[in-house]
Amino acid sequence: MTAVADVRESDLQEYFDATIAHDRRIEPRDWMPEAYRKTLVRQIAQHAHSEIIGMQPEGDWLLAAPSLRRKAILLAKVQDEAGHGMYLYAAAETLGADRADLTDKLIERKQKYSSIFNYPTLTYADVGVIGWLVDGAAICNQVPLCRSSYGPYARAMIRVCKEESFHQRQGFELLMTMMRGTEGQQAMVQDAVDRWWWPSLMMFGPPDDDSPNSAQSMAWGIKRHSNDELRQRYVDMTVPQAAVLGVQLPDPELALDESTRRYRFGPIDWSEFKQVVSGHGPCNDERITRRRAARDDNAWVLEAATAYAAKHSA
Ligand code: FAQ
Repeated sequence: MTAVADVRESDLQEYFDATIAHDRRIEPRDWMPEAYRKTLVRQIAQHAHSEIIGMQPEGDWLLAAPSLRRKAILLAKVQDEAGHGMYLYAAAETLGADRADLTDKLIERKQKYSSIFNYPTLTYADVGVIGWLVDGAAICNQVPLCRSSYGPYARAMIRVCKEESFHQRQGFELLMTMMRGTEGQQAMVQDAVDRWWWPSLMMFGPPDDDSPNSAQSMAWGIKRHSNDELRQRYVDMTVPQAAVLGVQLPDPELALDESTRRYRFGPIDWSEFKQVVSGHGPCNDERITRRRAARDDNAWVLEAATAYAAKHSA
C-alpha cells in the first residue's frame, strides 16, 4: 500500500516538475508540493495585505485633496488597491487559505506586508510620489509576476498591472503639475522625493545574498527575477523620469556606468529596512491599529452578509 502511494507521489512530483520545466501553469486542482503551496500562500498573502494596508497612507488625503478632480482620481486609485487586495485574497483561497484567517494573521503580526506602507504621507506631494515611485516599483516587480507559474496569481497580476500603470501616470502627472507651480510646490515635491526614494528601493526586498526565499521561488517560477535585478531595473527606469520632472534623487553616488549603461547607486540602509519589517517603522502601530478597528467595527456587516447568503442558498 505504502509503495503504491509512494510511486504515485513520485509520479505527481515528476509531472509537477515537467510542468514547471516547460513553463506551463500550475492550476488549483493540480497536485503541488506542500512547500510550493506554502510559499505561494506566504507571498500572495503578503501581497494582498500590502494592497489593503497600502490604502491607508493615501487614504489619509481623501478628505483634504486640493480639488474635486484630484479627489476623484485619488478615490479611484484607493478603491483599485482594495480591489487588488480582493483578487489576491481570492487567489490565496484557491490554495486552501481562509481569508478571515489571513486577515487575523496580519493583525496579529504573524504575516508581513510591504515595508513601504509604514511611512507617513506629510503633504499632498506624497500622493504624487507614491504614484510615481511606489506604484512604479510595484509595476517593475509585478509585471514579471504575470508569468508566475501559479495560474490564478499570474492572471490576477495582469489586471493589477494595468491598473498600477494608471496609478503611476496619475502620480507623475500630479508631480509635473506641482513642478510647474510655485517654488513652495516644487519644494514639497523635492521633500517628498527625498523621503520616499530609499524606502522605494527597499520594496524589492533584501539583497540577493540575504534573500532566503529567492532561489527556491525562482526555481519554481514563482519569481522570475531576483530582488537585486528588479531593483536595478527600477533605478534605470526611474532616473531619467526624475530628470524629466526636474527633481534630484537623494543619492550623491547615483551615476551612469558608461560601460554597462546602467546606474550605479549608493548603499541602502538595510538596518532601517529590518527595523521597519520587524514592526518598528514610523507608522507600523498606526497601520495595524486601524486595520484591527476596521475588522472589528465592521464585523456586523460580514455577519449580516453571511447570514443573508446562507438563507438564500438554503
Ligand atoms: N517589506 O527572501 P525574500 C504595492 C520579507 S504592492 C516587507 O527576498 P521573497 C501596490 C519577505 O517577505 C507591494 N517584507 O522574500 C500599491 C521574507 O519574509 P518571510 C507589495 C519584505 O518573498 C502601491 C523576508 O523579507 N508587493 O506596492 C519586503 O522571495 C501603492 C526575506 O525576503 C508584493 O508583495 C518588504 N519590502 O521576496 C498599493 C509583490 N521584502 O515571509 C498601495 C509580490 C522582503 O520569509 C499603494 N512579492 N520581505 O518571513 C514579491 O515579489 C516578493 O515577496 C518580494 C520578497 C520581492 C517582496
